[in-house]
Amino acid sequence: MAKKVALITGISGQDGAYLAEFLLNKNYKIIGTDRRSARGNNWRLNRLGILNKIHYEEMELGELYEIERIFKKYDIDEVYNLAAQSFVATSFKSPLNTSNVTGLGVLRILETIKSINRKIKFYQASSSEMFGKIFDKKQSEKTQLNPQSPYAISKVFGHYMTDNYRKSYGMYAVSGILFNHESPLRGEEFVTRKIILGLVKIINNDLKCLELGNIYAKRDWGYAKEYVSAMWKMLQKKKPKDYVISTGKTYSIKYFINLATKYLNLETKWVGRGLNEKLINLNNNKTIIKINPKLFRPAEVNILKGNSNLAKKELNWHPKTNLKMLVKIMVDQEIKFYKK
Ligand code: NDP
Ligand code: GDR
Repeated sequence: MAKKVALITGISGQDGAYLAEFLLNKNYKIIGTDRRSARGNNWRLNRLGILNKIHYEEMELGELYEIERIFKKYDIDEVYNLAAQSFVATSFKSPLNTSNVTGLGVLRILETIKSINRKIKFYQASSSEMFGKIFDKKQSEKTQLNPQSPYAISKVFGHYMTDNYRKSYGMYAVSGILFNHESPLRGEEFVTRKIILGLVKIINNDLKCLELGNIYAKRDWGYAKEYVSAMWKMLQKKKPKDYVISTGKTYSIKYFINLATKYLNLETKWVGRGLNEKLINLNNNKTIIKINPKLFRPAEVNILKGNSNLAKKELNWHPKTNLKMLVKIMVDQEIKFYKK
């Protein structure tokens, strides 16, 4: 039997790497796209040992002709659209670029599928950030969206466009509404990896003090490696449908820090309040974490907590890694690969 062909946009990102690994194990041929001709950002695929198994193509989501070129070149069965300007903080500084890539980029792909081959299945990486200032205690597929950043608004655009192309043109187009998922392959700008890398640097005397923003924000954090399987499952159903993927638990950034310091055997103590709150290393009385108001976002999402009962029931998808286990996985790998 001929191999199924999957196109993964954003192959150089965290999810792109794990999804490629997952689909290679299912014997897919992988076309992986990113926006660079020089392959500078391939450390994740390298670490997973799959770099040479990917058919690499350049595809800038801002350019329709680049997208069309790829869809004409390959006989694609499934598209996983993971590429995005994905950092919420950057979206406040670059709202136009974020809207063009994270929002309009989705439409460019949908239009291409519509005109080239409507049988191609399409997965859109929607986000819990779309819930923003939440209307339900636990957010499900039915919860009203209320985005708080240019990033989240762009994701809402992509989400509704995907829904619209499914309804209007009978395309198999779905959105996975994924809550935060982390791993050793997470980008260094996102808070979990920033904390763990920062603490490892401090232990190695390569950093004195880590600066953070709002440590009281709460997130529903899962393990990225488990989340990519849900993407694939969503494209294997008879009927296309959107699903929320989450753990159903929520914790503050401060709680995450406490788990990480504990696992690293750092004896610490929180002192002060508000902008003066600090984490002290009790072994030398030095401040190792402090608050930098510049890292607060113009509009914050204070708390997210998902309800993925539908995915449990219909996709048989269940999260297995709790936050403590996730911290252990991330810290162990950070130490193993530090400075390598
Ligand atoms: P990453 O930021 O790790 O990866 C994003 C990818 O998009 C990178 O490969 C990046 O390439 C690529 N990209 C950025 N701009 C463009 C562009 N203009 N044209 C083409 N490619 C571009 O994200 P994740 O892997 O964490 O997330 C994958 C997707 O899932 C994203 O869409 C994200 O918004 C969404 N999401 C993520 C969640 C999470 O918790 N991780 C939760 C919910 C949704 P380059 O290497 O060149 O920068
Ligand atoms: P998020 O993830 O915005 O939820 O988006 P991020 O890790 O950036 O922030 C989580 C929370 O931590 C607070 N925070 C800080 N964040 C960062 N990055 N750096 C800091 O120093 C810091 N201090 C406090 C933030 O204010 C926020 O409340 C991620 C991305 O992967 C999106 O692409 C995805 O859609 C969502 O998760 C679900």
